[in-house]
Amino acid sequence: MKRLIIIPTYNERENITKMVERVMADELMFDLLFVDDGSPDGTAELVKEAAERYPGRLHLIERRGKLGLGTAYIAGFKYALEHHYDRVFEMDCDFSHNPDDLVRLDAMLESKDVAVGSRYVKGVNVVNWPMGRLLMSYFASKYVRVVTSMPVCDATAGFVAYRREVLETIDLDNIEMNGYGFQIEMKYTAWRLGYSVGEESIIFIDRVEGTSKMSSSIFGEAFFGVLKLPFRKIKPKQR
Ligand SMILES: Nc1nc2c(ncn2[C@@H]2O[C@H](COP(=O)(O)OP(=O)(O)OP(=O)(O)O)[C@@H](O)[C@H]2O)c(=O)[nH]1
Ligand SMILES: [Mg+2]
Repeated sequence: MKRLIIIPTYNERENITKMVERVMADELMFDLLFVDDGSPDGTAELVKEAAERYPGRLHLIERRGKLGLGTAYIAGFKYALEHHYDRVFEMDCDFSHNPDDLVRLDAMLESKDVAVGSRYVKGVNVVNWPMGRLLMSYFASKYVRVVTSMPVCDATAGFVAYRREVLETIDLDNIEMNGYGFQIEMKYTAWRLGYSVGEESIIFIDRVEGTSKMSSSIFGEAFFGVLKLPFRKIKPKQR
C-alpha cells in the first residue's frame, strides 16, 4: 500500500523541518510531497535539504508565484496518480492538523472512499480561533449543507484522505474553485459521483508559527461557487 501526503506551502519556513520529522517517523511509512509556490522565505530550500535525509520518500513540486491552494493540490493529485499511490492525504503545514490523526483517516479508508478530518462531526473542536472566524467556518458548512444537501458536517475541512480511484474518476481539470471552495468542491464532486464520504472527529488548533495565507476573496469565491454546484454537470473522467 503506497501512501502519499500532499502539503501545499507558502512561507512555511518555521514549520518545515518539524513537519518532515513528524511525518517521516510515522509507522505507516508515508511519502511526502510539498507543493511550494516560490515562497520568498526559503521554504523550498529547506525541503531540498531534508530530501537528502529521506531519499525517495520526500518530494517537491516548485511553482512560480502564489497560485492558490486548490491548484497546488490538483498538481499534487496528478503526481500521486502518475506515481501509483493508493492513498492520498491532504494536510496543512502549520500543525493546525495533527499528524498523529493521519492513522485514523487511513483506517477510515478501509470502509470509505473519502475520509474527512472533521472539526464539526462531534461538537465543535477548534482551539484558539477568534469567535468570528469560528462562526464563519461553522456556518459555512451549514450553508453548504442547505444549498447542496451533501451530508458532511465539515465541508471546508482541509485534512482529507482519498482512495486512489476517487482521484482517478474526478475530472481534476474541471475543478473550478481555488480556496476553501476547492475543499467543498472536491468532497461534493466525489459524493455526486457516488463515492462514500466519512468523517473522523479531529481537533483543529490555530496556527502557532508563521502567518495566515487566507484572504477575503476566497470567501467570496466559495460563497458564490457553492450556489452553482447543484447545477453543475458532474461526469466521471473519461479514461
Ligand atoms: N502552494 C500554496 N500553498 C498555499 C497557498 N495558500 C496557502 N497555502 C498553504 O495551504 C495551507 C493552509 O493555509 P493556511 O494559511 O494555514 O490557511 P488557514 O489555516 O485557513 O489560515 P491560518 O489560520 O492562518 O492557518 C498552508 O500549508 C499554507 O502554506 C498558495 O497559494 N499556494
Ligand atoms: Mg492554517
